[in-house]
Amino acid sequence: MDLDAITEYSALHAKPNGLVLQYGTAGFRTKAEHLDHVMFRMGLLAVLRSKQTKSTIGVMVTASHNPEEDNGVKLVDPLGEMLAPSWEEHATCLANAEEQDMPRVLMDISVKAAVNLQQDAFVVIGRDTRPSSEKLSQSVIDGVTVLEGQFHDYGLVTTPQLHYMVCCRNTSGRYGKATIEGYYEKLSRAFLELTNQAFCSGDDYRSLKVDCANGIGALKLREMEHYISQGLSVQLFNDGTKGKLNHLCGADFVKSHQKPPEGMEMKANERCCSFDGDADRIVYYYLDVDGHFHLIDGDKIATLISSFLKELLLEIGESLNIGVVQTAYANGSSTRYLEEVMKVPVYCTKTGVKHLHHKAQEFDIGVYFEANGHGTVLFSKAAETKIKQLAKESEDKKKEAAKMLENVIDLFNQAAGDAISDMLVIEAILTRKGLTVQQWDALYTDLPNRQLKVKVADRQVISTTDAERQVVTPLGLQEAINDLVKTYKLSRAFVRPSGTEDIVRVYAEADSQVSWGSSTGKCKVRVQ
Ligand code: NG1
Ligand code: ZN
Repeated sequence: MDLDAITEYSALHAKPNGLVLQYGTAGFRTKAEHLDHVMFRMGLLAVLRSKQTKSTIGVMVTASHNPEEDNGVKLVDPLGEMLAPSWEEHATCLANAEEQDMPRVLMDISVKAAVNLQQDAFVVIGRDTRPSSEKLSQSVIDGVTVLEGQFHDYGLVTTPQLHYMVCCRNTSGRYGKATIEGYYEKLSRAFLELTNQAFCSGDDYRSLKVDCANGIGALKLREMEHYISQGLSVQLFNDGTKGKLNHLCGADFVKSHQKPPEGMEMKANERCCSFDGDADRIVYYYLDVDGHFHLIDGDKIATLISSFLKELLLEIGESLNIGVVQTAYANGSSTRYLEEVMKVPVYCTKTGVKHLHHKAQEFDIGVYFEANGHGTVLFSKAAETKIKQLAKESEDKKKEAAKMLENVIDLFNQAAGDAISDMLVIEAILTRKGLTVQQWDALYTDLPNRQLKVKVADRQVISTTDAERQVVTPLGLQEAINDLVKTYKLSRAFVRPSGTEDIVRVYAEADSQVSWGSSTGKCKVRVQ
């Protein structure tokens, strides 16, 4: 390690005085103008992680659904998964080190993590469409090169595309080709095979309106359009040519405001969906004939997918286990439907896909989705081998089901939740089952719910347990929540500090939006 060069280059990416940042649920996120030093330092860290794992490591520059002025960065580990927790700590240490301490902190990390500094390093970099992203990704590259790491810059890609590239590169191409064309070819082949023999009763199944949040999803769907056009025609809105990234549009806006995005022309009963700013989340929705808005969120996506998978598993007659992983934000109706009607085991983890992903790895088939539309399905190696064998060796219906499962395995981006891949899975399932968006929506009725953000002086005073469903500190808060909740039917509420914003999130749901004031018994409030 050339410590002099590090000191010299680090000074060109100097840390603003007094700025302290933490590697949170999705890496570092804040206003773009505060992130130059973090980018440079994450370039350095990616080299160390690459040396330690003897694998390609990814660095993605994005702030997902956050405003255009923000930016962020996260590292992607060898199999396309989120950075290991012990390295999140190293990332926080390095990002907050004072200029003069940089060489020492880097050496400390290398010693603690037993990094062989002689080992080669390779880093792949991607970025979203934010105006600040190009320059910031250049700072990542500066960090990589000063530690003499090799790199490949994929430029503009969705977050899940970068995860896919990392996974491909570390599995000798077994997962797919580590190029953008390789990604389109793999997904489109599986999609077209899945939809090929499906019965379609008209154009309705073949066309879909997509709100791209004025982000990278628009660019990438445009590139992909002709690969999938035999099976699906997509009409893009908020494609970045006019509006601002994530402004009044995108999956996060639609989910949290429970209304359509601006800039989208919706007719009654038309199937529509929204991506978020880096295209790793998706939600569906439609307007009914009375103009009422219906949201189909990550919970209903997980339900549709698990019921399809369960049917296929029945056909192949193998006892492969399937589990669904949710967070506390999952609507109570979805959990009840999955457990009681579909008889699928459901597990709850802390917020943040890394927790869900980890839990989902315990099953032959692990379906995980956050209510906000971030999720995917993981297949164990054993399940994949079994399915491939059945697709070759069995006959008739069993063979057909196994082949379908084979294509489903290819169509899911198992490295990360992926709006494009999830969209194609959903479209294939709806087509195959001949389901309209209304029939899908009618699987169960969501409990009315609200999610609010509350600004407090120090959100860290709130600590939680039981997958964030119970408050531990401050004392008395949980009792106060319990007192309120027990006066309503099918009710649930919890609070937790956000891992990505300086706020506390409050969630509540109950059987009805009409609430009776518990203290007087008289006041009737409609929650807006
Ligand atoms: P925080 O800010 O920790 O609630 C949010 C989302 C997560 C996840 C991360 C990363 C909710 C309630 N929280 O986390 O699900 O997507 O951002 O983007 O939607
Ligand atoms: Zn995102």
